[in-house]
Amino acid sequence: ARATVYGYPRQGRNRELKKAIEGYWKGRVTAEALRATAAELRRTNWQQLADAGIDEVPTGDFSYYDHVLDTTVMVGAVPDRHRAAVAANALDGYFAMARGTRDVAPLEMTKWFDTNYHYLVPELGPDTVFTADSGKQVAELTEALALGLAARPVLVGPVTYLLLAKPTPGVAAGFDPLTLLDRLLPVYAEVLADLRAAGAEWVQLDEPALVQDRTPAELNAAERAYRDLGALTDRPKLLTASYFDRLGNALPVLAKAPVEGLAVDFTEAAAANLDALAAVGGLPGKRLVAGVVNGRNIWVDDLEKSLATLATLLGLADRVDVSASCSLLHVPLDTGAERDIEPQILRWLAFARQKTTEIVTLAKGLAQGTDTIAAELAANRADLASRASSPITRDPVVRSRAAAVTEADGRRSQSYAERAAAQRAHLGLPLLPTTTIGSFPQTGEVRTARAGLRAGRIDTAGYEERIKAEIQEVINFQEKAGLDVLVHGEPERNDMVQYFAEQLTGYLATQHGWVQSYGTRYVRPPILAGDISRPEPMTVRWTEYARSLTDRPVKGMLTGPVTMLAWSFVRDDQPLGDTARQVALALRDEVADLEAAGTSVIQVDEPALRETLPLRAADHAAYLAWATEAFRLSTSGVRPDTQIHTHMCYAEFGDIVQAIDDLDADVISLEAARSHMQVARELAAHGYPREAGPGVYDIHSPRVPSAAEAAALLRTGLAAIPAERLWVNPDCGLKTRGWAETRAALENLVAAARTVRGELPAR
Ligand code: THG
Ligand code: ZN
Repeated sequence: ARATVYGYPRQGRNRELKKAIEGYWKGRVTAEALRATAAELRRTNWQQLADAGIDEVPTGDFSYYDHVLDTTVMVGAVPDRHRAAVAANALDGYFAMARGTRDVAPLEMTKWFDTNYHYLVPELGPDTVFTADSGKQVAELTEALALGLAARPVLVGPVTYLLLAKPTPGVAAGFDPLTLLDRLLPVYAEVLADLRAAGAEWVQLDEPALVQDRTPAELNAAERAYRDLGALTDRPKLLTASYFDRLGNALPVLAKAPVEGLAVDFTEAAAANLDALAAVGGLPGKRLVAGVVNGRNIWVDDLEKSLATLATLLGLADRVDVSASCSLLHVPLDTGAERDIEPQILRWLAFARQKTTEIVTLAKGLAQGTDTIAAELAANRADLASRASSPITRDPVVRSRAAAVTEADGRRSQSYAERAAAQRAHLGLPLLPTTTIGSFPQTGEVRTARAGLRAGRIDTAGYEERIKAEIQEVINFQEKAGLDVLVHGEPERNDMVQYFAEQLTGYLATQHGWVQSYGTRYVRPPILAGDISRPEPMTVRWTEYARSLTDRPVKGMLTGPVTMLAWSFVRDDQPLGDTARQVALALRDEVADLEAAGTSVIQVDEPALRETLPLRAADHAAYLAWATEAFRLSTSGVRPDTQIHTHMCYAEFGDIVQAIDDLDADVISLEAARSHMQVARELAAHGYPREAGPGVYDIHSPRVPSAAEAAALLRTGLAAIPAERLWVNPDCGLKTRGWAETRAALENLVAAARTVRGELPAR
């Protein structure tokens, strides 16, 4: 049995890649220096993998921005609007596709399956002509082979590439990119031939799109693709890889395809994939790469359990190799860099580097017998036992409280109609009330103060003075601008999930646990390590300070339980719903404290509700059940006259509109400006009964909308949602905007609301 992985974190120990690329964009780093940094990072990664005992290293998984964009370059599918830039300078053209320029829009970006990684969406149309450019793949393979390593190029497979694509803007929306398969396959054939000529024995073709629900036509396309690629004579051996869920109907297709190997996820859907594999009679004559180590979570593997899975698999394929379930791109690099996590707890965690060691150990145990890894197994047993028995893992107070939750705890005491009347009387807001989503521009002064506090240059008191000054400025501006429901602006928060995680018992934060989110942007997801409780109020002080500065209502601002889970590493030892319930109860206490302190409007954001929707439709209902229950548990302990708001970012939520309704929030704000209030019509079509604020200011653009534009959007909104239930707000938080444009845009937004209020029939 050999040990391998499909991909490794790209950024380097100190995010050298981010720094080099951003330096290049600013003109401070030359293209040659950037290339040298990248080559050095690839070499370091391969060396690290080889030193750990990985037998076959991946190549081509490295990227300056995104591996799907790299595939677009590989197949020559550069959109027309970027062709000139790519022809003039390949590297600058590449970044133009990723980020746009002053004149040309970038490719759209969206989430890579149900991970927090974002890829650039290929744009394809009936006129797309594919041409092979194997340069990057061949060069990186050559680099690895030159180090004397066995290397396997990893490519996005042709079916997944087409299934991830969207019709080019301007092409009829009914156009199906999959119809381009026959044109794409010859290009893959050419790349495969080039890789063989460069010395590749194996090439991996990633087809994660096949773990999603697929139509018979799509499965046919997959069958045709691998029949055709398999029939090529001038090619390396092919390994088709799947991950993130069960293969279902696609498993027989790939198992029967004339390719030499199959990589399957035995973590997320081990039982389903094992059964399906047994049902097709295994993979006689083929290589099976078993993804037994979780590639996207950070818990130490249960080695004995993985060995048992591997032993079962030995009966199903000629050759079984060991890997992580997916690319290690989705986990941080090395637990060894963490200084603030107790050594005992650190032993429960495995980041990319630790996972490679686990994979190597398992491969050795499989090949040479478990007695050859007895010491590793004993240490692993001890680590698992330490985690299971730790008071961090199990807090009896938290557990008994969660067990005592009843259905009634998740229900408001009155119907929406009764609440709305009480809130109207209590808050005294005008029709079409104006508000913002929560965050205001983060000034350089705040960032400097936060860095200063971390570095010990200023003390807590000095830092808090800075925060108070920011809140004062934000409140003053909102009063002057004439907004109705104010916010404190969140200057004390950097990443909102991290901000709450740092204050909740049971959560761990990392110092260096960076994971790529998109391009050069990284997050450090906190770790839901144990039972969650809230030792003391988290936000009340700042909200109270803001309230002391104004007579208008100030919204309390919290991050909801589903988003707290979505943007963290979650526990693997209990159902997600149990973890969500614990987080929800901690938030419920915060909501109660905010209310007790006099806050009448409380917003609990769930920007990630749509993101974490499971890949298979059959799993949606169970997810939405715990997700909506957790949200309601966090928000429904309040008085009828306390108004609960929520906010979601993404525009596509046709498939969760019922779940949004089930949240029973009094007011929801949503992104809508770019889609001309499409969501307002979707909510109306659903019969959504409560208040909504479809955004009238697109905060993803530095453009300031005029009052007339915002008013026009509002009138469109009014056609779908009656004035009694329509709010006026931007699409999203203002953290990433500058103060000048924020000021102008919000003044226009208030002017628009006043104009449209004047047009309403007298009542
Ligand atoms: N918080 C967390 N996860 C997230 C988001 C978040 N996942 C999805 C989405 N939002 C990702 N969006 C971004 C936006 C900006 C950045 C990262 C992810 C970003 N990161 C800084 C960087 O790389 O320079 C580092 C920020 C830091 O210092 O913490 O700009 O909002 N948890
Ligand atoms: Zn948002």
